[in-house]
Amino acid sequence: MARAATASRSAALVERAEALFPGGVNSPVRAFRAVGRPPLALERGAGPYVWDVDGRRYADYIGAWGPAILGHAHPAVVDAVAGAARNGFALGATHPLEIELGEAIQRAMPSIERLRFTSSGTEAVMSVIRVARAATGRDLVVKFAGAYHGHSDGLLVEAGSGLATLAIAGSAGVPEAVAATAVVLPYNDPGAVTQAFAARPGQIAAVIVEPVVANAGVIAPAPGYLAHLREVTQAHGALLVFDEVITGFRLERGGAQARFGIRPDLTTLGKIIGGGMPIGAYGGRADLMDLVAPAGSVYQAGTLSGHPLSMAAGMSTLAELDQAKYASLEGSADALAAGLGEAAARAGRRVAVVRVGSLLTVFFRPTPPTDAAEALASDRAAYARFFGAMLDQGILLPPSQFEAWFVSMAHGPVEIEATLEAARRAFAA
Ligand code: KE4
Repeated sequence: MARAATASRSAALVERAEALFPGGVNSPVRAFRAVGRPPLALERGAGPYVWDVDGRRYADYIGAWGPAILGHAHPAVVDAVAGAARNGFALGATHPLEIELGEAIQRAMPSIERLRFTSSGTEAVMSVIRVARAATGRDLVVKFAGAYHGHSDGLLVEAGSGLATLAIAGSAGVPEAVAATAVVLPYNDPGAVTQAFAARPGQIAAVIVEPVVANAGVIAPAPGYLAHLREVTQAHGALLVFDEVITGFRLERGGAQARFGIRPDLTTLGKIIGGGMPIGAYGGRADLMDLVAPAGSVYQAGTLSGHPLSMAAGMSTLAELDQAKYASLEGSADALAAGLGEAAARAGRRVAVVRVGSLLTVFFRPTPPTDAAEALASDRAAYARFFGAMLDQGILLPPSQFEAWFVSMAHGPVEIEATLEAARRAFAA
């Protein structure tokens, strides 16, 4: 009886949530709509594990959608936030911790000569696009099909993440005139970018790219592709924006711009730099960022921007991220990806496992996708069945074929082997 009673706690909570929030959630992808399971209600995380309200434990690969690179409730981060909280929360003026975190980011990413903190990645992206338009006097922005850059109007066109998950081409409520400012191109197609600029001389303000796509599932840039984006934008007086909200401090301290040796004009960050607290940041060339008020006339503001507790969580997270830790994280992710490939092959399943750093996706299609169209052609029903089979064995994957698995520093050999054992059974089922 006790078990049955606790099992209904989740159902009761979900029912109350559905009476409160659209779809019962505060962010669409948490609704588990694409995997045909009732959404989980999670109430605790520690290391690589999360627990639902019925006390079931899962090895977690959602990782709070990116921030939890150290695992959940890392003691150093919890202590830093608790310590900062004792000095009050937002105080409404510059706080020393903002400067600490800003300088740590600058040291890791030299392209970020100036930056501004926000409370979300979406705010960071919408602000950086405003800067790019002000700096160039142009309106159009190139983005790539399947990429997700937050939910600002101009970028919700053929976006990834939850839009791909729910098969929503673009968001209702975005004026056609605004949607038309997005030039959507296929990722990993250099010619398409060259042609887009040739067809629109002097009209494109910027190219914004997830340097490693993670919101269509993980899609790696083809060799030379990012360098091509750098060259074409340079040649046409447009700005190159790296949206590193996921890849920043994930692939390595310097993010994708370090891993691929590309210096973007502007960068957006989020997730890890806030250690799981609300955050976003945008930054880049000083001449561009000094256009932002009060230094310049591009207005952007935020009551809780640079929140001391977010700064404390971010600083203490970054303090744990050294080269050795990244190397061991890469090792764990590599062992997991290789093991998943072997498990699928042994069961005769045709899947493509794509890994970049500690980001990975198991695509239910025979070959790694090179762009969103190919990713979207994956067998979503097969992914949903795999998700369910793994969930039933205590392994929590992202509830969408089009979201990345996030491996954390807390996922050790025990968790990796448990995941592979569960995958062997799931593929065989
Ligand atoms: P937020 O506004 O959600 O903090 O960040 C938007 C954003 C911007 N850029 C990239 C590359 C992103 O991946 C995101 C947000 N990522 C999704 C997960 N794919 C957040 C999860 C969700 O929407 O609930």
